[in-house]
Amino acid sequence: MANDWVIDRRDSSEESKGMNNRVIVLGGDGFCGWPTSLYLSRQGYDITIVDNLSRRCIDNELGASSLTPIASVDRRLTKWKELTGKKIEFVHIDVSVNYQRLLDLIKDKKPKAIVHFAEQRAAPYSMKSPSHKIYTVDNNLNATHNMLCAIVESGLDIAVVHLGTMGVYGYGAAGTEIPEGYLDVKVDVDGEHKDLKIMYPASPGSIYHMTKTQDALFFLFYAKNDGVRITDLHQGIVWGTNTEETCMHEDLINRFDYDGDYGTVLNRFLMQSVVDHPITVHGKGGQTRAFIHIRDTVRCIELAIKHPPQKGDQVKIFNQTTETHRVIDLAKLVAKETGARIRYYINPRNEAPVNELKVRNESFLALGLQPTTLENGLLKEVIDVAKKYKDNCNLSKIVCTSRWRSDIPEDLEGSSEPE
Ligand code: NAD
Ligand code: USQ
Repeated sequence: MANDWVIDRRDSSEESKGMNNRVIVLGGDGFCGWPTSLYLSRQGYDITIVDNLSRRCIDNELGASSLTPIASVDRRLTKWKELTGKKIEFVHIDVSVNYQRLLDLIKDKKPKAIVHFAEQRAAPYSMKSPSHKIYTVDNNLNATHNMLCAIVESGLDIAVVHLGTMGVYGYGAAGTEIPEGYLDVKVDVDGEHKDLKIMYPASPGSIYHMTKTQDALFFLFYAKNDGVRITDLHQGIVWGTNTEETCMHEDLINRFDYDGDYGTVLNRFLMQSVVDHPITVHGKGGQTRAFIHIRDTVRCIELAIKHPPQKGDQVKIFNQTTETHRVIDLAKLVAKETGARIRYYINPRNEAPVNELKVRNESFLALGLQPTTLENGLLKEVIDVAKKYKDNCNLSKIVCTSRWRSDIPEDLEGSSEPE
């Protein structure tokens, strides 16, 4: 009953301020943003996608496009309207540069929420060269800060849902579980015990991950100073390609990154097995990481929009992940399913060769998320997509050539046994 009252009160205050059911999706043309935009549109939200199409430009820079043939934004949106009758708007803005255009858009659309995907998200790309480091920092920090600053200047009470990463913590928790953002600690001040709630310590392992830890400070400040209502989703590695909505027509297909910079580990392994490339394990594969299927990503975003913090609350932090796996176990699983060979490469990254990772994720489960795990049979779906489009693969782009430091030797061949 009490909860009903809170929800009613918020809805009516939103109405009185002329708020609507609109959600602006920053980065809505990307791998997570596109299926999220379609899912939210289908759930009845009015969607405005903002994107500068930088990811499509990076495809050209790297000479490795999405394995799936993604349609132009125009074709995507026309097909969606044709199939569902629902209109999704698209606005081309570089959020990290065009502050005034972003502000004008926010004032015009008065969205109830902004979902922020618009960052350079590949760790290897962020470590390629000094100019890639600088681009990633400029783009990601300015995009996040411009959004927050514009929300405050607009005077509107807009909930922010930001896509952060599990990697802000460096994947280690000294044997304990990684909490959802905050840690209760006891400190001793002059013999007196005090209880403190602190942010879980950051320990980023790439320039990309570092930008996410810095985003967190922007959030802390804007929540404290201006009462901006922010949810930061610490998402694990997303696997899979399609959702119910992107399967509706070839023009709606989601991107599938397989190259050494943007391809993520499980999708890469599955795709490698299809093009008869050895599975590229970095080091001995003792790294444990958190994972989530793209179908769960889109559901989590809606849950976060529906359950924002109240004004004045601290930043809400959810671990957006459903399971953890060791890289070598994933490689063996894919090898068993497909008969692919495993090869071990000198790790191009500076990361712990072995780690334990236990992650708390009760918040989304409590809100009703039904996890899609590796056991749900969707590995086959990824293999089928990879098989269908394998001719689009540029084999020379599979091995990761980006190295965390210049003294790490380049290894294009790998070996059949771990060193
Ligand atoms: P993506 O690169 O496919 O999509 C990002 C989109 O944002 C692209 O369409 C790009 O053009 C756009 N963009 C980037 N900078 C912009 C700017 N300055 N102005 C306007 N648009 C801009 O990445 P993704 O995989 O969809 O990831 C989305 C978010 O989710 C990222 O912030 C990433 O850190 C986070 N995330 C992704 C994963 C994953 O496995 N893919 C896991 C955890 C967190
Ligand atoms: N790895 C291999 N072989 C490969 C590719 C990767 O062994 O061919 C290893 C890496 O060395 C690393 C692990 O697999 O130990 C994960 O690498 P990844 O490329 O799948 O994921 P990562 O670089 O961490 O980044 C991805 C997304 C990023 C997101 C992050 C979530 O690109 O946007 O933030 O996953 S998390 O890993 O939880 O921080």
